[in-house]
Amino acid sequence: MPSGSIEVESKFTAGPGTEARLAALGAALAGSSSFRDLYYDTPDLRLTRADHWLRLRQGAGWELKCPPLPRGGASHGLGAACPEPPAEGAGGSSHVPDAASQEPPAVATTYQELTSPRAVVGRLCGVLGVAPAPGWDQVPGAVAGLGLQEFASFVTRRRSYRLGGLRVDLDQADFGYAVAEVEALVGAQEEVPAAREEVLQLRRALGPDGATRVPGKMSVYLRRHRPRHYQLLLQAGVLAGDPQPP
Ligand code: V4E
Repeated sequence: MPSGSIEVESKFTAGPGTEARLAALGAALAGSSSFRDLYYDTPDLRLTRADHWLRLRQGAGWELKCPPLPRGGASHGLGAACPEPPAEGAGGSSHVPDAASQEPPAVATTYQELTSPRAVVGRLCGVLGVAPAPGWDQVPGAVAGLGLQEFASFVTRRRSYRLGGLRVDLDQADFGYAVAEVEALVGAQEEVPAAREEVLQLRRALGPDGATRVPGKMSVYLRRHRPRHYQLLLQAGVLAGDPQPP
């Protein structure tokens, strides 16, 4: 898949009975891990304002989570057009309910995850409207050349389960926030609606908050540690005013 996988995911709040429920549904524990994520942006936050999330994940390397390009859009052409800012409540997210669905908006999100250096750098250049320079064939060169700076750093302890084609991650972040998610990976935009239904079905079976949007780790991290950044993303419509944990 040249342009990376498309992730359809839905976050929920796990409780003391979640793992037993997973086991009862036939899910298998796929592993436990612990990793640090470092997130990067320009000093004026142009990447996250455009809903682009560049991170260096310990054990995995550089990853860019961003809204899938519209059909026919360049997947990683250098100098690709800057996407429009996302709709209210997060752009890559399925925050605008599709006509056929009775699901409440904002419960499942859809993002592309790019990992190949060429795709990551191409998309960064497209969003920032700059041409790539020599030495930017690897992500660290582009990060330095584009003047990107770290804005978030935290460790996640994760337990992952597999059930059919779905993954369930139970995350505990080191800043004191726990969140779980059901995730499907698909290879093409056409597969998103069916994956979304599967994800939401399992989420309803697991979460006590089946129709509630649960904030991700970053939303809580920014609100607590980078309040001005958080406010800016609320104003930009990239993060919704999620119900926040205390
Ligand atoms: C896409 C995104 C961000 C990047 C972090 O994504 P997230 O899925 O929260 O982190 P994680 O560690 O679970 O990644 P994984 O291991 O699954 O790849 S930060 C904010 N967003 C946008 C966003 C949004 N607007 N709303 C929700 C509910 N989630 C993410």
